[in-house]
Amino acid sequence: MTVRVGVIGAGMIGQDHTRRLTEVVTGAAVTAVTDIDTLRAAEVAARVGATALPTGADLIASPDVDAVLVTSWGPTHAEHVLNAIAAGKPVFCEKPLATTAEDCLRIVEAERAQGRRLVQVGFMRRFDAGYRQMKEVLSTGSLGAPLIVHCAHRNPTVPESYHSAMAAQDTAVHEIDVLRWLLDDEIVSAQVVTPRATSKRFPHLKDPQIMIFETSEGVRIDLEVFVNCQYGYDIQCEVVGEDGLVRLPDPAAVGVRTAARHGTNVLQDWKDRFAEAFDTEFREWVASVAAGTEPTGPSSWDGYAATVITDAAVRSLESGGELVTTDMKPRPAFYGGTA
Ligand code: NAD
Ligand code: ISE
Repeated sequence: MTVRVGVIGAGMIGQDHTRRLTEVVTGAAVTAVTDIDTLRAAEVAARVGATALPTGADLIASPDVDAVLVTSWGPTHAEHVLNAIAAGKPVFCEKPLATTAEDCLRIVEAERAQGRRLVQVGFMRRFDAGYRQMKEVLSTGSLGAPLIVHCAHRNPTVPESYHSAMAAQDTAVHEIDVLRWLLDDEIVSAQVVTPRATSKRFPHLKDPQIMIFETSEGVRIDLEVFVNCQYGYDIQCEVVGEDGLVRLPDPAAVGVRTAARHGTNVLQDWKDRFAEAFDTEFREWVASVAAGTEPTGPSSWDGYAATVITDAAVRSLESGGELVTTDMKPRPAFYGGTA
């Protein structure tokens, strides 16, 4: 069976995922595209032999669409995801699931009312081979209980439109999701402090930021978010346990020795760093839709949790570094919890 996907939002990542679904993943085809920029929708649709449709609602209702991909701007996600759930169609939503915790909860409730999981959220790091190897090591218990996690998320530069809250909402949100999954633990508080700012930033931006999270088991996570680090896109993660540690591998790269120096190149773009993770993410999502089974990737509950935790981090930043406890509802049994 070919899974016929409709794409809502044909911008940067919508086009990349359209290419992925068309050229990389087998068993999928993009059959419909919509964008508020109708010219862009028509151009992307023509590229892959799909139909350009006027609105997200038209696309979700189309009999040529089995499953929906939401890659429009964050504030529009909730409406499209809720419409897809109401139509009973599987929906892959790029992060964030929604920009407010209230909207995330509306999605959670709508999905529960449908009685089966339809939503997957685009936190692709869970599909990265390095993080998966770390999870395997942690799950053996050979390192003892995890105690501390050290992380860094560095981008070479960001555009002027990037503002200080985005360090949590757009950037750290990936660590927030992957660490909840890696540790199988919930984040219960956030604190954000700012060291001396780099002179390479825009004046409105607090960069870098140091985020400290605590989990319900008492694990402390420190995360450096530095989005104008200049030298490259660099993701670091090390989990320290009672009996040892496990570290995320750097991407494979040849070592060059010349002129009395030995080194490897550092990637410059998150799209290259996580290209294979994105491919795996879509292979597994398409396979679940084709099989008619529930998606195994991040759920709408994970989307809700990520938004609650990023909200806490933003509140801490705005308060000048106060410790903010997260205000999260108990996880329903539907999503593997006890409530
Ligand atoms: P973009 O601005 O390049 O593209 C968004 C597109 O959506 C635009 O073409 C815009 O016209 C269209 N759009 C906006 N509202 C719409 C609506 N209601 N209906 C139809 N089309 C609409 O943005 P982008 O960088 O592609 O980001 C899109 C989403 O993907 C964001 O939520 C972003 O956070 C997420 N994203 C995720 C990752 C990741 O690593 N997982 C990386 C980048 C972006
Ligand atoms: C970007 O918005 C993303 O979502 C990328 O995955 C992330 O790694 C990058 O740092 C963000 O700016």
